[in-house]
Amino acid sequence: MKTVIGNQSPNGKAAARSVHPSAQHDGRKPDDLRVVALAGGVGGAKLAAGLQAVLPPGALSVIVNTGDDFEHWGLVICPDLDTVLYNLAGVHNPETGWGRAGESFAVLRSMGLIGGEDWFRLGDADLAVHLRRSEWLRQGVSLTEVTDRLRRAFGVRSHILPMSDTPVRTLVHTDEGDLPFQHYFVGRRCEPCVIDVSFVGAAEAELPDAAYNALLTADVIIFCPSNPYLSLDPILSVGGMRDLLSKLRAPKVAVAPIVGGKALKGPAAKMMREMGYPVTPVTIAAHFGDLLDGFVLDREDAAAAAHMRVPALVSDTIMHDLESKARLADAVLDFALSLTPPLRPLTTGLPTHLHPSELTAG
Ligand code: FO1
Repeated sequence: MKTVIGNQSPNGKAAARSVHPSAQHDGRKPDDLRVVALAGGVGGAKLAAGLQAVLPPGALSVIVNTGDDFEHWGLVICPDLDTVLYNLAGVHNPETGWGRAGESFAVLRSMGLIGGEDWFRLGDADLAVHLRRSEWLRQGVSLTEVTDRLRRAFGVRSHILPMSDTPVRTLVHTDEGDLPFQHYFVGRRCEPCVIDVSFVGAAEAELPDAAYNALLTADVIIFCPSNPYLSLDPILSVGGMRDLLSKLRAPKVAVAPIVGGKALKGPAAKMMREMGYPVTPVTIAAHFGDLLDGFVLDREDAAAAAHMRVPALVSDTIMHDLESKARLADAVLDFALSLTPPLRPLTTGLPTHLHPSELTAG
C-alpha cells in the first residue's frame, strides 16, 4: 500500500483528484473547501484547532461525541462539546486540555463543604456554560441550537455539532461491573479493566440535520486522534451514521491516537491491552476498517505503514502548540485531498432531505 513520508503529497494518478487540485500543488486550500472532523476529548479538540487555523472561516464543522454527557449538580454537562468549544475559542486550560484557562474553583470547594459531590472538577467560569446550556435545554431548545448559541457567544467561526440531540450515554463494562462513562473515567481514574463499551440510546438516536448536512457537503472527513472506543465509536454508533459515511464520496482519513505503543492522552492504550489488541496504529486502522480511505501515523510508528490496508501518511502527530496543530492539520488535509476516492455512489444521488435513518445498505 502507498506510504507517504512527511508533508509531501503523493504524486501521479492517486493525487489527481478533480475536486480540489490546487491543494496538491502549493498546499493552498481552496476557498470553498468543506471539512468535517469527528472528534471527542482533548486529542480531537487539538486537531480541530489546527484545522480551524489553516481553513477559511466557517469551512470546518466538528461533529462531537456526546456519549460522555451526564447530569451533575442538576445540570447537563457536555464535556467533549465544551472541550472542543474552549479549544476552538482559545480559552482552554493548556495543561489539562479540558476546562478553562485561569479557572477558579470556589463553587466546587463550597459544594464539598456542604456535602455535595466534588469528584468532578467543575470550574466557576465553566459552570456558567453548564447553567446556560441547562436553562436553554429546559426551555426546549435542541442541543444543536444550544451549542451553536454558545459557539457564537465565544466568537468561534467553525461549526460545533453534537452527534445527537437526544441522550446517548457511554456505558463502560468492566471487571468491577458496568460504569457510566464519567464514573469510570474521572471517578475511578480509568482503573477498572475494560471488557467492552456500549452506547445506550445510540441506536434510536438520529444524526441532527446540521451534522447530516455538514457530512453531505464535506470534501474531506477526518477521524481525529481521539480514543476510538470511547470518543469516536459513540459517534459511529448513532443510527444510520456508518451507512451514511460508507456512502459518502469524500475521502475519510483517520489520525492515530497511539504513538510508540502509548496513547497521546487517556486510556486508549490501556483499554487496547485489556481488550487483547496489539497497541499499534494498525489496530486503530483495522478498527475503522472499510470506512477509511487513508490513515495518518507518527514517524515513530513508520514501520506500521507497510501493514495498512489503506494509503498511509507518516507525519509528526504530536501536537504541543497551535503551530504543530496547524502543521498536522495541513498535512492531513493535503493527504486526504490527494486520495482518489474509491468508487461509491455519489452523494449527489442522495436527496438532501433524506435522513440517515432512511438510508439502507447497498
Ligand atoms: N477530566 C478529569 O480527568 N477530571 C475532572 O475532574 C474533569 C472535569 C471536567 C469538567 C468539565 C469538562 O468539560 C471536562 C472535565 N474533564 C475532567 C474531562 C472529561 O472527563 C472528558 O469527558 C474527558 O476528557 C474525555 O473526553
